[in-house]
Order: sequence, then C-alpha cells, then structure tokens
Amino acid sequence: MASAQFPKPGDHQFQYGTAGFRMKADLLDSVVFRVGLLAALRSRRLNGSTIGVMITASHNPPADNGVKLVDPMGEMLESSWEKYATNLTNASTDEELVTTYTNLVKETHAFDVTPKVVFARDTRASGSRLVAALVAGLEAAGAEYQDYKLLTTPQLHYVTRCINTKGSPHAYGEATEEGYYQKLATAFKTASAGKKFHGEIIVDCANGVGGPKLQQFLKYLPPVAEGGINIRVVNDDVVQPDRLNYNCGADYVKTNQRAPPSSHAEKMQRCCSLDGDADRLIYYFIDNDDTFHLLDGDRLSTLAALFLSDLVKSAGFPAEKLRIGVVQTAYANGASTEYITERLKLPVICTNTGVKHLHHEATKFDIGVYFEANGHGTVLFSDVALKRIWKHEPQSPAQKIALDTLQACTQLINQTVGDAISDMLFIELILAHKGWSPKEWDLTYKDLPNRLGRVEVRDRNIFVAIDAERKLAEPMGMQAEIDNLVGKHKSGRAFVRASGTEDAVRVYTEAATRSEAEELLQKITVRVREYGNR
Ligand code: G16
Repeated sequence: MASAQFPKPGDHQFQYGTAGFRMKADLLDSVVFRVGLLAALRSRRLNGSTIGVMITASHNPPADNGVKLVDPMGEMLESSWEKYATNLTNASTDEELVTTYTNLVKETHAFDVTPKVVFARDTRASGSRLVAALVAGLEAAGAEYQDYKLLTTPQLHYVTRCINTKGSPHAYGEATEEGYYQKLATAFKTASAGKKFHGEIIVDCANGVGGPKLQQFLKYLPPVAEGGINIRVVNDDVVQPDRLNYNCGADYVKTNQRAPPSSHAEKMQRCCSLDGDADRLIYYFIDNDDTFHLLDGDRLSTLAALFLSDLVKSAGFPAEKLRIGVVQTAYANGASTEYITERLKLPVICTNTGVKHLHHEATKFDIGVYFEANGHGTVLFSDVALKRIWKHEPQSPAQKIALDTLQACTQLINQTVGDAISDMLFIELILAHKGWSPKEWDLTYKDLPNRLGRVEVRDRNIFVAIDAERKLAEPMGMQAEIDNLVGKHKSGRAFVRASGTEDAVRVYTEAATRSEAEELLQKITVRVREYGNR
C-alpha cells in the first residue's frame, strides 16, 4: 500500500490551521501524502475541476514547511472541507486511512471522474522531498497532475484559476508563469502610462521564492532609462536555505518594527519587504531624523480604498453602483479603522485572522478591499462590478482616463489571493498617480502605537478567542484580567489569540504612547505565560 511509505509519526495530532498544515518539515511526509489524496477527492467532488496544492511555510523559519489546498477559482479550500483534511491526516494506521478515505468518498458524493491537480513549492530544502510524498498520494488516488516546480503562492493560485476558467467568459489568463508576468506587466504599463515614478524602490524578498520570481518579472517591464519603475531587489539568496526569512522579510519588519539589518537604505528611501512565499507586503522608510516609519497592511488597505474611491467617482460612477467596503481583523490599528469610516466614509467589517475569512467577507461588496495588518491581502471586484466597469461609457476625456486606469487595475490586482508582487505594483502605481512619497502616504493618519508579542506556552489551544478574536472565552477569568489592564491605559486595546501557523500565542496591544503599549504587552504576556503553563 502506497501510504505505508509515509507512516503517520507517533501520536502527533494534525490540524488544518490558519493557512493549511504547517510545522517542522520532518513531521509532514504523511500529511502531504494524504493531502494528495484529499486534493484528488476535492477535484472529484467538483466534477474534475483542477485543484491546487502549495507546499510552503511562508513566513515560518527554514526548518518548517507546510501544505495548503487551493480551490478552483484560486480561493483557499472551502472551510467545510478542513475537517476532512484533519480527519485524513490523523488516521493512525493504513487500514484506518483506507476506511476514512472510503467513507469520505461517500460522504462528499465524489463523482467518478479523473481528478486533476496542479502543485508548486517554495524554495525550502524540504520542498522536493515533500513533493515526492504528494505525487505518491496523487498517484494512489489516480489523479492527473502537473508540477509547476518553484512558484510564489499567489502564482499557484493564479494558475489554478486560469486553468479552471479557460475558454469561459471569466477566463483569467494564460495558465503559465509567463502568462502571469505578461498579464500584470501589460496592466501595469497601461495604468501607469504618462506617470512618473519617484526614485528607486528597494524590495527585500526575504531570501524566498519571491526573489527569483521578481527578478524574472522585471524583464517584462519597461527599462528604467525609458521611464520604467526602478526596482532594486535585495535579500534574494535562495541558494543558502538558512537565510530564508532570517532577519528580513515582511514578518520580521512588521513584528520588530524595524528595517532588516541588511537593508542599507538611505534616509527617506522607499522600501518594502515580501515574505517567504511572496503573499505579504510591508512598506517602510527611515526619515531624516532616523525614525522608522512602518506602512503595514492597514496602510495598503487605506491607500487602496482612497485611490479606488476617487477613481470610481472620477470615472463617473454613482456611489451606489460600485459599493466599496474594507475588511480588517482585530490587528488593524484603531486609527486606520477610524480613517476609513470617518474620512473615507466607507464601511468596515472585522473578521477572524486568516485571509480565507477576509476574502469571504470582501466578496459581499462590489469592490472589497481586504488586508491583514501583516500585509496579506488584495482587492476583489465582483462580477457585477467588473461588468459595470468594462461596459461603462465615459462622458468626458477625464472620465475616460479614470476609467482606463480602473479597468487596468482589475487586471493588475491578483484577485485570487493576496499577492505581494501584484500589490507592490498597485501601490507603486497609486503613489505615482498621486505624486506621493511614502511620507505623504504616512501623513494620511497617525497610527496608535502598538506592539505584537509571541509567547510560547505548554498548550496554546487553551486560549479560545471569540468576537472576531477580540476577546477570550477561555481560559475562564483571563478576559476580565485583560480588560482590567487595558482600562488603565489611554486609548488602550489588547487581545490574545492562539496562532494558527506557529506553536505560540499572539498578544497585540495598542495605547496612546509606545511605552504604554509596551507596558501593556509585558503585563499581558506574564498573564499568558501563567495561564498557558498551568
Ligand atoms: C498566514 C495566513 C495569514 C495569517 C498569518 C498568521 O500567513 O495566511 O492570513 O495572518 O498566517 O496567522 P497566525 O497568527 O494564525 O499564525 P502566511 O503569510 O504565513 O501564509
């Protein structure tokens, strides 16, 4: 039996978390084999639609890896299937696995068709070994498959959607890496025609797969000498696996609120960081007084919402024809939420952490802007919105210019999932249109000082969050203690939640001053340790 080659390690309990399965790579072989079985089953359930599988652990350290499934339109696996993934991966013997799988075939009403799966991986050393386990699972399930080798996570999402929409009125593009570059580059050139890019942007690629892919993409853009965008790629070493996400990348910058030590950026230099699989993006700069300024996912969100609202108006759409909304999580800075509701006058929805939750809510708007504060997000245009945008008759040359840009944005933005390369081009485009440096962007509102902590405890699962993860239901009594601590600080806000990608508990604090946010973080951290190690 094929599964005998990939036995489940001991009594380890697996769980499909915030972004699929993620853990130390040497625990993952049986999981990935079984994800192969599940991907085939999901394809059969959807009558032979192509399912994507991405092998990556994104922002996690090099020794970790992970695997997640991508549904046909490039979205994350439908959440009702996560329990099947969890059940399959926890079957303790080969016999139990066969029984679980056979029951799932019945329970999911899978069709008797040949399953189709595409997959890719990031640059981690364990990736190719795990691909072998995946292929064994796919072959055991009789699937047809295509190996896209090294891709960023959003590229795999893009390819999956392209394959499933090919020949339909919703055709998304050419299902190749080159097709992805062509599509984005064409849209970027159209949307930035006649605009000037100010200076160079330094892009830190976290020494992950985004480095070589961005280098490749640059070949599709106009040369700097002809007015093209000037992108300097740094931290693109994928030869030494240990350098992945080490002292660099979007997670490092966001969590530590400082530039990577390797970034020797000049003062006022525009910089950004991708994460290990290029689905997150964070901007930053150091001002003339050596103060570090972070432009995180909330800033991407507010800038995108501001720009799109203006474009929609300038193109001549009445507000009710294209309703724009923003989706955030509890990590969103309070000042950003206030800016969106009070200044931009747009609705805001708060969801649980995990792009799958934000994505779902964003589909409820004509134009749904969603970003997690950690830089993970995108903009979604509903089918109705796309029809309106492409059929609209501009009434003046100014409306036509705005409409052309809006149409190009629908092509530039990767609507399947957050995509750091696509998001970066979108932000660069907005800055060029507005003639802004990051300083003007930073001045749109003032962030409340905040801190993000990570606490390792004996069992993180005792921390059960509710109310879009803004409150703890368990352990009993802890929320009252947090409320009490928060109440002692002006503009105080804090929450605690178990991470779904790391074996740790996250603590977020916000207050009127940095020292108060820090003090709150320290006090809550002590309480988390105490409850978590009881
Ligand atoms: C993943 C998810 C994100 C989430 C992040 C942290 O990001 O895709 O939606 O915000 O993990 O999640 P948690 O706090 O539960 O660990 P990535 O970039 O690592 O795939």
